[in-house]
Amino acid sequence: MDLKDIYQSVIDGDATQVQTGVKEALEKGTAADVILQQALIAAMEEVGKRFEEGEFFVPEMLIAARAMQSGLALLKPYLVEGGIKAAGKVAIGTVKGDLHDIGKNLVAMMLEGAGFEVQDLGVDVDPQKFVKAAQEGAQIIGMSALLTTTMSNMQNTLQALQTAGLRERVKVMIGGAPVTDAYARQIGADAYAPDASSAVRTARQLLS
Ligand code: B1M
Repeated sequence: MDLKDIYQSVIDGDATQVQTGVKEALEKGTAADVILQQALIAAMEEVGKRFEEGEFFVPEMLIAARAMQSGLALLKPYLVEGGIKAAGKVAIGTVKGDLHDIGKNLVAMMLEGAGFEVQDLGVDVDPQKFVKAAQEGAQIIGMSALLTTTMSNMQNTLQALQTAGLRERVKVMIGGAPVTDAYARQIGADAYAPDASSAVRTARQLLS
């Protein structure tokens, strides 16, 4: 199996084939981030395109997401960076109303691998849950949103942190497909990261 077969297996929602393909690619010496970008993430982009075009519906999208996650689990040990432990505690979650968690999981995984202590708050996270995490010592609050309709909950969370008197004590990093650097500045977040590896760099900068 090559990268194209893994890509196709994600689109087909065939988790067994995805896992077989990922294992084979790793054994052949293909870099984990190449498998991630060119097979797994590329396939999810195609799934999104087919959904937009009315060719795929939610069940197909869900099955593809599960197949992708099964491949991602195998890549995890290879994706995480080794090296010096960064002293930092990050609480990360997908904002209220939003159930997309693949990107958030990837960011959490990379942060953990880079030595951050990561508290994963899950999906559909209420602003008050982020506030509680900040009260409990998180130095960075990480928010992910994949829907244009849920992005505004990033701003609501920032407001909740402000109201709780915690805004000056925590750094806020945001990301997700519809999120931009301009949006981060507009709502007063401290940083935006376009992908999981830049999220690690950004988190380090925020605490330096
Ligand atoms: Co949904 N969905 N979905 N979906 N889905 C999108 C996002 C969509 C773009 C598809 C489309 O129309 N082309 C569209 C949103 C349109 C919009 O808002 N403009 C959409 C829609 C409409 C919906 C529903 C409303 C569909 C419906 O029910 N009618 C519904 C909403 C449910 C809800 O959340 N309330 C829905 C549901 C679902 C599933 C449950 C079926 C499934 C999610 C399963 C899961 O996550 N466990 C799903 C999926 C799989 C997708 C697509 C196909 C793939 C998303 C993904 O996982 N990408 C997506 C289309 C697309 O994005 N091409 C789509 C791969 C992932 C690695 O990338 O998440 O972008 P991403 O993460 C990246 C970066 O963005 C960044 O780093 C990650 C790694 O590089 N990043 C951060 C992310 N978070 C970060 C946080 C950071 C920093 C960086 O700091 C804290």
